[in-house]
Amino acid sequence: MSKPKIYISKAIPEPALAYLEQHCECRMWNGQGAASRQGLLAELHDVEGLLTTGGPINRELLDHAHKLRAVSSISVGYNHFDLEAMKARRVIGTNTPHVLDETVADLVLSLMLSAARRIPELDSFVKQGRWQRGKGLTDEYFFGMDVHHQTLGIIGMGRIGEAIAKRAVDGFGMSLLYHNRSRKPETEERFGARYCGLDELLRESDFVVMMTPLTPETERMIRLEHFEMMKPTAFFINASRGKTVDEPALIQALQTGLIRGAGLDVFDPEPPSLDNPLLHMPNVVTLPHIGSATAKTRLDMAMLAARNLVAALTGGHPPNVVPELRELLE
Ligand code: 8YV
Repeated sequence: MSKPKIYISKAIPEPALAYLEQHCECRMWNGQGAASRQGLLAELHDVEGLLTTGGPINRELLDHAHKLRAVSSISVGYNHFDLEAMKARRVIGTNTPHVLDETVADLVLSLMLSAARRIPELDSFVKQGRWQRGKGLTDEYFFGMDVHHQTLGIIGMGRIGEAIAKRAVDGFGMSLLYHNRSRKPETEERFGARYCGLDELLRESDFVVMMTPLTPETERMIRLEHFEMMKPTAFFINASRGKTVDEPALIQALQTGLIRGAGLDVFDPEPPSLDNPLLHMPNVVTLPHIGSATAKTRLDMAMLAARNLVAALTGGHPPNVVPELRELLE
């Protein structure tokens, strides 16, 4: 039997490529970064599978890919899938849950600590030679905010949210509030977490962590009126998707002191333009969407995505078909 043809739209770790080459006839993007949209569309006319990390899987793309049967994304988020269009064309979509939970949770704690203790700002301070013998103990210039024993509010209590909760409660003695589509009795029991409405979470939390997937319901879920509810001493952390927040409102909230600071791994759009005020505020820690970026986790994600794609194309049972498209397997 001939192997299914696939296109790989971004460089992937060698073991994942080797696995794919065993089972598929692979063509791949061989430049830096990702293939351009036009370049990608031109490659799709004869492929049955696509391995990707982002970029819309929409009607335009499907129109260029009449043989396409499966799209495997190397990401847990799949907001780039046009689920209706994929359903209509019977194209299976898979993602890579679980394998990145702990790594993303590590990053969220880093953002909380970095923003609260002003790590990047004071790192530059030392490196610029501005540290001089001074008042020491009482020098308020160096003061930050405590993270331990503060109240953490998590918006979106999925697997990553739980990995954050574990660190915050067990390691830092934090109190936990959460807001989610559904209640999680086990999480409440395990972490002493309290389920509450969005407004209450925003009013009471010292750290608000955005961890919800981007869906039509969560797009720009946090707006100016929400920042107005937060404590002026609170920090806003986003490691999900930039579009879950009205970014101009976040900028205004920071500029007018509605909140004390932010830690951001995601932006809208990405990368942010250099004149985005968020890039120029000392109380905002910015990162280039690196939530899952460790060698081990990126390898695990790529391997899982490869297995998903091979299973989908060879009559197996792909472990991670996204819930909205599972009916296509029936
Ligand atoms: C990136 C992520 O997608 O998994 C997700 O949803 O946001 C990240 O892990 C990853 O950088 C793309 O490979």
